[in-house]
Amino acid sequence: MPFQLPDLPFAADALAPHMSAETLEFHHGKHHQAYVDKTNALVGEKGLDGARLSEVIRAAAGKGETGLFNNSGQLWNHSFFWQGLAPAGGPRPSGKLAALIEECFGSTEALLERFKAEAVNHFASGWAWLILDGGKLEVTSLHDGDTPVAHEGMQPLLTLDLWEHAYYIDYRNARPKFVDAVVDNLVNWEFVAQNLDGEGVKRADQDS
Ligand code: MN3
Repeated sequence: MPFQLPDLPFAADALAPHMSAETLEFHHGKHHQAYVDKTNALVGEKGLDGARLSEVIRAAAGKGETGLFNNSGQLWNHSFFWQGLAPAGGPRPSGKLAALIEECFGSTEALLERFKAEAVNHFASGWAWLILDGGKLEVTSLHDGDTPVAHEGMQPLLTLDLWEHAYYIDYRNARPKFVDAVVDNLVNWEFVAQNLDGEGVKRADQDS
């Protein structure tokens, strides 16, 4: 079976007004779908039929297959991104996650400021990441369709899409407003806490 577009883990209007149903209709229904379709079109050509998505990404990275790497990376990145979002008003970090945040950043507020700065200052298209590396939390960003799946030791906890298609409908060119709205209101901290088990890659993986 070819790779599939995963369903959104919330209703299309559940994140409004911070992220509108129209944005999700385009971002999930058109952009994410296009990465699914392009990945499916390329895996056969590259002799990777039957491989898992994470295996396709790593094989494409190893072979320098840029088109397949960016499309399969984008398929995985978006599948992970949606799971890290939740309707406004959900729980804040607690327990082990809160303790780790305090140890690595001083406070949840300090982490949020660091993450926002990374997201706003990332040049051109890409993704901001909160990762676990060697037991420590780190904020970083990757370009285009690059993904922690292709980087040994980067265990993904949370991501934010910085491509213009993520915010143009709701915020036009104002990436900082989009970043503030999502980071302050829509982070699914329960998902972030779950990923402390180091299994984040699996949560957005799929069989072909
Ligand atoms: Mn996107």
